[in-house]
Amino acid sequence: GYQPTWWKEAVVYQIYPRSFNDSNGDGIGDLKGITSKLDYLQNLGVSVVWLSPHFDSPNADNGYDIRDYRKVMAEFGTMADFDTLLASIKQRHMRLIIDLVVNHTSDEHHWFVESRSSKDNPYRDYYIWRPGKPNPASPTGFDPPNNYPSFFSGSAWQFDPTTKEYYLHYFAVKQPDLNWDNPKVRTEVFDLMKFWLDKGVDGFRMDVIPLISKRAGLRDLTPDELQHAHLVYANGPHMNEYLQQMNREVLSKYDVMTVGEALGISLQQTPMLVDDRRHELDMIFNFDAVRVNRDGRQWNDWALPQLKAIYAAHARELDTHSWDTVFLANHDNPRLVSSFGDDSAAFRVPSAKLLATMLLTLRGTVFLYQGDELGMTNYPFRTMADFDDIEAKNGYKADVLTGHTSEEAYLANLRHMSRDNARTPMQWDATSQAGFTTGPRSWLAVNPNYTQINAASEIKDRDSIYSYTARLIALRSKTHALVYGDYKDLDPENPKIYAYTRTLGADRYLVVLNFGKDPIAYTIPGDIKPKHLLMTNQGSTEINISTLNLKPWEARIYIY
Ligand code: ISL
Ligand code: CA
Repeated sequence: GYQPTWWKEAVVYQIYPRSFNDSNGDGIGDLKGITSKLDYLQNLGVSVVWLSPHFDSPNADNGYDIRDYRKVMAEFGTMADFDTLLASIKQRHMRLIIDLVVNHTSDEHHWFVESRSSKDNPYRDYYIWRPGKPNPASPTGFDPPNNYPSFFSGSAWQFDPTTKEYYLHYFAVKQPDLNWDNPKVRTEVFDLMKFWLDKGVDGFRMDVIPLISKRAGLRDLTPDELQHAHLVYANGPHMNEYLQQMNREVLSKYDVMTVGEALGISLQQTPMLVDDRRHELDMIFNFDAVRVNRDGRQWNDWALPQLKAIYAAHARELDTHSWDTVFLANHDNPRLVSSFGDDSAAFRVPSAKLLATMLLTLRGTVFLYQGDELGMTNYPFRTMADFDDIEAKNGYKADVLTGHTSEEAYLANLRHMSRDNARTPMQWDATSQAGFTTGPRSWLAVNPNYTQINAASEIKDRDSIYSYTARLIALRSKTHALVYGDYKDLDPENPKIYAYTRTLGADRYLVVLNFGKDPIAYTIPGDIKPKHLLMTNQGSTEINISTLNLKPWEARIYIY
């Protein structure tokens, strides 16, 4: 049996507010801009919007560095604009979840301003301060307390001259990590969560939530651990205890959904966060699938059987008590069609539709990233000046300016991997700046392909990626077998075809995906006879036969 639940059936649409829609011509997306596009989202059929951070921030990391959790970023508008957005979403019977970024704050948050001011300040213990190791040869007189690396290059420790101690920052220097072992910090976080829940938001996406509990003693990492520090940073000794306290004191009192960004958590460890008998989170994002095409920061070729093996592992490791998520893109990853499909002129449209078919027929709550419903692509970056992202810029200093990597090699990799690929403005129409802003420029350049790829032309075209995605969302939303049904991979080793079934009682669905540009005559394994063709991205009509003549990047959904 299964327990129907709204958030299990949800199709979530992620909005990166800076890049979605600008209402006042300053080149920066804003809340009013989002509100004016809610019909677009409703017509697409998504049921939940996830808004990336909209809080007051100096934007060292585009809002993932929060200065005031109870204030709206001035560039995005006012609290009244937020209230209007929320009310307008609810009016359309959709829901809104917001980003909870509480592993760290901005260094401009008043807690940190206080904390760094003296060793006996009442906020000192809100963050993680340690004395350095004395080293007369170093300019400050010290070395960092240990060898922890930051995700954004260099040491995870920053020396602060006022008190001559170091603070911990897993991400940018301007993102000091909170000390969750301090019960006052947990109370502050729970209070700010209640502030937004009492306004009516429907839950949270929780940024790097497995990193909140730090290892006792903060010993040095071994050379091996240094290769994947996130595995040591995640899943600390009190992580589950703190999440259970959060659930007990806050989440359990509201009808909300939670999804943890589970950096450093393996599939095997996933039930430790999401098993519904534990009362922690509803679901997490696991990165195995979205990062099948990279090795650390390096872009790598990938093969279909690898991806299938990951989805098989999801099915194996998560039982009926552990709900899953499905996604292959977000604001930290390159564009869906450029990474997993083929963004060439010939195959962009069918491959984007195939990927949408897969995402919307796998098991778990589906998360779509803005613009992927249009088949937006990676950006043709030319020089370092084209990038905004702190990760790309810090990496340049650490890798290229030190001579470890050539500028050409670094740029070539960034073209595939840069987070800015996904952060270029939404392409609304074929007017200047893609209709994103009425101003002369946008904060990050618009992809020059906006004259071909934009919402205005796709909305009116029944064959567009947008229209096809809307039909898929409608199908999934009314089909419990596609949400809750069992998943079975029919042909795990096949390097070109991904064929699987989703079954719930008597309801039986077959999905066949031709992952590539070769036409293939494919014989369905077993004695599955496709009876009724529900969706196809290539206009085929074949039924009642066991060998399918698949065109390049063809996707089909059958009832059998
Ligand atoms: O994006 C990454 C590498 O390209 C990841 O390591 C990423 O930093 C990690 O998944 C955590 O991401 C989240 O927290 C970061 C923020 O920069 C990301 O945008 C956010 O999604 C720090 O808040
Ligand atoms: Ca604006």
